[in-house]
Amino acid sequence: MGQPEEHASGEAAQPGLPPGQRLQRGWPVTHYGPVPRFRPERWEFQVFGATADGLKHSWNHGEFGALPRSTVVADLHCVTRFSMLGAEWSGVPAQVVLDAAPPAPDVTHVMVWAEYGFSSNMRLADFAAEHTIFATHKDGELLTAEHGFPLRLIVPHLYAWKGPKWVRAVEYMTADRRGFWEERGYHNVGDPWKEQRFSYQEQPGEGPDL
Ligand SMILES: Nc1nc2c(c(=O)[nH]1)N[C@H]1C(S)=C(S)[C@@H](COP(=O)(O)O)O[C@H]1N2
Ligand SMILES: [Mo]
Repeated sequence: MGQPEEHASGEAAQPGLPPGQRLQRGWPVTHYGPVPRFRPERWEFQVFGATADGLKHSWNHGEFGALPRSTVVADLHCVTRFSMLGAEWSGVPAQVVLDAAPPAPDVTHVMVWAEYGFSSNMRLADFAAEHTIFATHKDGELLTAEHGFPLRLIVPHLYAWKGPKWVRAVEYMTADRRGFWEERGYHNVGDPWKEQRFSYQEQPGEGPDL
């Protein structure tokens, strides 16, 4: 797949580019903290919190790899203003995880957890969206360590901090709670089409008290 052109202006110069974003040549690495080392024998993926059956569910690496897979073409929008359009992500749709470990009826939000305690919260509807996917591959190639190997979440319609790299767990919640960046000044919802970048922009009802 060819790389997108870079645009001199910061304005949306191409359909598909949210306001205030610019296209980025290549694929930058953006995260807080060190890149974790993958230890397959210790890795497990968990669903906990308000599950329908009250139990914690977990999959080891082999078991998770046997879940139904799919591919989505989706964009990545970093709040620092770079965007990457049209990447092909393959992996396990979030809906597959919801089906395998259903949430209790009163679940409204999820917290997605990664290595070293990184987390991000979102509405259950954002997590359940058709294109939300736990990706193992981009454009047919296994993710590299710095891009989230062995597993990262992609939530195409939200800013990219809502997609933890090195993801390990999903917590079902019956009330909203802020994740790592949402506690540190980023918007609780994070819709790039509404330019919901910072928590000071939040309207009443868009996030728990800071
Ligand atoms: N675990 C973890 N995941 C993370 C982050 C992080 O700091 N830690 N940063 C997020 C941010 S702000 C962005 S823009 C994307 C960047 O993904 P990339 O490095 O693959 O481009 O990862 C997201 N996932
Ligand atoms: Mo970001």
